[in-house]
Amino acid sequence: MNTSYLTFTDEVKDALANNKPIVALETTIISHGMPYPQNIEMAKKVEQIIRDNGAVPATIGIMDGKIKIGLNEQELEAFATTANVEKVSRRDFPYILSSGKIGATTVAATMIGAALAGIEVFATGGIGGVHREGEVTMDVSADLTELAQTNVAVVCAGVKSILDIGRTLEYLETHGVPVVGFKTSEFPSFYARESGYGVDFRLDEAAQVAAMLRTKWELGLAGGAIIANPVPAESAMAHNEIEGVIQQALAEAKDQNVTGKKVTPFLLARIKQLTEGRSLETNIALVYHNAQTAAQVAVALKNK
Ligand code: PSU
Ligand code: MN
Repeated sequence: MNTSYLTFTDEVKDALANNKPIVALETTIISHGMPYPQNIEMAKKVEQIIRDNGAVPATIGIMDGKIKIGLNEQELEAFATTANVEKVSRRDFPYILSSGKIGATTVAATMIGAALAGIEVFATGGIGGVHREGEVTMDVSADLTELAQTNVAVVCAGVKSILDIGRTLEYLETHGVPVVGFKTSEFPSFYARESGYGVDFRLDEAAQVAAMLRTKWELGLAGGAIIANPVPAESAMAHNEIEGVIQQALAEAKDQNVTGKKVTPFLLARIKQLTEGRSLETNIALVYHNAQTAAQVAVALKNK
C-alpha cells in the first residue's frame, strides 16, 4: 500500500499504533446530505458518541491532495460550510486527489479511505443503491460495487425508499455482501423502521456481528457487509407518511432532469423541505444510533 497519500490526526495515529478500535465516518453526509449548521453539529456530536462508546472516530475527506483520516474541528467546518465541495466516489478519487481540490467522500470513497488506513468499521446514515427505474437509467450507486470488494463493515439505517430497495438487495446478494439486521429481521428504510423486505441474517449482539465479520475476512471472502440498524422508534417516521413525499421529490427530479451524482443530494434536500425539517431530525437521530452501534462492533472486533 502507498500510504503517502494519507494523513492522520494525532488521535487516529495513536489509535492505529495501539490497536484501538476506530470507526470511520463520511464527509458527503456533511457537505451534501444536510444543511448548515445542523451538519456541523451532527459531525461533532457523532464523533463524541463514538468516543463515549470506547472507540476513536476518523472522519474521512480529501483536502490538499491528501486523504485525511480524521479531521480537526477547522477541517470539519470547511466541509460543512464550503460551497463547492466536490462529491467524491471511487471514480472521482484520483482526480480530486491529484488536483488538490476539497472532496467529500461518499460511502464508496470513505470505504476506500478506511481500508487504506486499516479501519474495519464505518458508520453512516444510509447507503446509495439501485435507483427506482434503475433497470432503465442504470443509476446504480458505486457504493454497491464498493461493498462487493472492499473489506469494511458499514453500519447504516438501511436504504431510503427514494431507491428501489428490492433491487438493491438483489444486487447485494449477487455480489456476496451479507446484509445483517441488527436486532431486527426486517430491513429498515432509513426514516422508517420497516420496508417490507427481510434481512439475510438477524444478529442481536455486537460480539456476534464481530464474529461474523472476522470469519468472513479470515476466509478471504473480500468485500464489506451491511449492518442494518433501524432508527430508534421514538425518532422514526411512518413508512406511508414518507412515501408520498418521496414520490413528489422523485417526480420533481425527473421534471428538472436531475441526473448523475446530483440525484441523491437533490432528493434529500427536497424531502427535508417537504417534511418541514422532520426528515432531518430523523436523519440525525439515526446517524447517532449508528455511531453507537458501530463503536460497539469496532470494540468487539478488537477482542476477536
Ligand atoms: N443516502 C442517504 N444520505 C446520504 C447519502 C446516501 O440517506 O447522504 C450519500 C452517501 O454519501 C452515499 C451517497 O454514499 O449519497 C450516494 O450517492 P450516489 O447515489 O450518487 O452514489
Ligand atoms: Mn447515482
